[in-house]
Amino acid sequence: MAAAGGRSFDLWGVPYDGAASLGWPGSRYAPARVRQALGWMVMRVQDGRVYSSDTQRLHSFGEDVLRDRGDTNVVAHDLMATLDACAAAVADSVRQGRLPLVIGGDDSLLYGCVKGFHDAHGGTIGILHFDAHLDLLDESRNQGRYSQSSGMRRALELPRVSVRHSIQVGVRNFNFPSSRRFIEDAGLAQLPAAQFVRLGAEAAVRLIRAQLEGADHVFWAFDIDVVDPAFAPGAGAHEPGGLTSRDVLECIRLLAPYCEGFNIVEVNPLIDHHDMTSILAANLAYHMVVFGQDAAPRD
Ligand SMILES: [Mn+2]
Repeated sequence: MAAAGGRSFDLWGVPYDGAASLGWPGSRYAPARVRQALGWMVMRVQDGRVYSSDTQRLHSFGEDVLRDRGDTNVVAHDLMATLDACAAAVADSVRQGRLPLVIGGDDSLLYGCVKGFHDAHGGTIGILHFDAHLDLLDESRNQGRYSQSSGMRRALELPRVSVRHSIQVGVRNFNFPSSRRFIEDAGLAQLPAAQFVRLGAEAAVRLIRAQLEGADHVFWAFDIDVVDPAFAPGAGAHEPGGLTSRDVLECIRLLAPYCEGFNIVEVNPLIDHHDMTSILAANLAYHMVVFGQDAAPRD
């Protein structure tokens, strides 16, 4: 990773929602809105530092710590070309020793992001998957093989992605029995939303860290619908009973040092309420940069 002075991030937008075959399309508008909301946080940097009211400490925020690489080369009519472009962007950042921070776009991008991360890194890859849904659909007539419901399934097929070092967090309500069968056969760890709430964020983070331990590299795939619709109404689909915005901000603060890539998908400005979901997404991204600058110590 990056030398002394910590790790640096590349922000990429992927304004694509062509694979939003279920739920509400509109996440193509998220990169612009999230960037706009990020401006409110970046402007608080003074002399290369920002003050965190949560930690009550100053945190460095150097000039190069967050570089906006613009939008990836989305091909509006072609999902596979869009996934390839997303993968290429992520791989380019990794090869430059920087951490990709991708703002989607719909959740089909999970596969594109992990593919690029996998191809540019050696060793085993763990996936930390925050989502209300499982995204383990193999294939269907309506959605095909690559869709917003299949990202995790396809990503786990990549040769060095390790199911043993992956976990799905915040899953809830109802899904396909075939997905349950896959979870059991593959041995994919689950931390359902109800269990997360019972544990509280700090204990949940300990459990998540134990699961990721031993992976050479961890990619964090974050579907905004892991957050309850009351806190994040601008999402591609609503699943009641989710995590709070406080919960996920705490998770980012505590887990950012363990991850080397991050995406936020399914933020949907078309059904948002006064940008509150875009503002949450911008905060998540900003927390990732502030608290992810220093890698966790390796044993
Ligand atoms: Mn989802």
